[in-house]
Amino acid sequence: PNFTPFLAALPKCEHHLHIEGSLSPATLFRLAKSNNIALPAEDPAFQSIEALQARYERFTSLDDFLGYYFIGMRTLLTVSDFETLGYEYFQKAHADGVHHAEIFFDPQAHTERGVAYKTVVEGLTAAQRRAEADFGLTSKLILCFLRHMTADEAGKTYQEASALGHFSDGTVAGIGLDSSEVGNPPEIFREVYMSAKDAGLRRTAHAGEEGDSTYISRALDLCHVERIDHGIHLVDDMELLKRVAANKTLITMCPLSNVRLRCVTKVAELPIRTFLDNGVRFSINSDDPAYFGGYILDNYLAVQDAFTLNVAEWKSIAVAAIEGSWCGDDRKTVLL
Ligand code: ES4
Ligand code: ZN
Repeated sequence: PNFTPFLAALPKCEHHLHIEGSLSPATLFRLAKSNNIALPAEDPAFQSIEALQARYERFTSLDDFLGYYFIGMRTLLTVSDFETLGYEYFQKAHADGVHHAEIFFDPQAHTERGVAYKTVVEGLTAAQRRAEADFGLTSKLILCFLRHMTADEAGKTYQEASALGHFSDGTVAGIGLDSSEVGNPPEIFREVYMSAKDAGLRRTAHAGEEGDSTYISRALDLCHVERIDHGIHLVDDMELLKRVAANKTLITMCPLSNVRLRCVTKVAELPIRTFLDNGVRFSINSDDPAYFGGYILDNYLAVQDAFTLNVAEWKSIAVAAIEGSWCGDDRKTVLL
């Protein structure tokens, strides 16, 4: 049977989306021009939209991708740029059947190049308000720390958001940890995670994408995260996997990302069958859709193509995604 209409109509929640990773090559070039930002002339990938798109199909690793990701976002300068970025994502998410989205942003990648934290959040929150008014799409912001930077720098960013009241007023719902995983284990950021826990913030971290399963256990045990982003390597420690299942910890999977960054050679290699068989809760997400060749529905379709799940299995995935969301119980009831 053709599952496309069913998967398109299935009410979705997105939990793993870097908003800067939704910057399309077309918008990137347009903003570079209007903001007078020079792109690397020595890299032939930046000669045209098509060349850049083609380069995105040949990433060799997470770090290879991150190089382009951090260059791309240099074109974002103003409140309006961030509002456009956010709203363009929400439009695509709405078209794909997303009812609730919890989106990552990387403030340090902006403050480091002179764009104020406040500018970023002002633009993104304006986009959030418009998406809710126009589509009924609810959303949350998750502030990510860059793990290639120091714990001290993470602490400064945390303090800046806290001083603006963004944690107490709900502008930022939680924290995350992204960028180069191997060699930058979660416990480096233990202190900021403990502050976040004390402040009643939600907590997640990228773990087990390129790093081994101990990155997952260390994120859980030392940083007290409530979710694991990617978590592919969870299957290498079945005892840990059973604990994650028992605790209903949500794994936010990103199939097309994992293939593009060569964590796996094909979607069928992902441990989705093992997760289903062992009751591990997971959601399916798009990560950096402008870089990895598809938005959330493309990821759902790729999973169906690889695993031929049945309707009951898809409904259980959709329910786990709602229950694992960080919206209020009132919103969950509507989503269910
Ligand atoms: C990311 Cl796929 C991935 N992994 C880690 N950090 C990231 N930042 C943006 N995308
Ligand atoms: Zn990610």
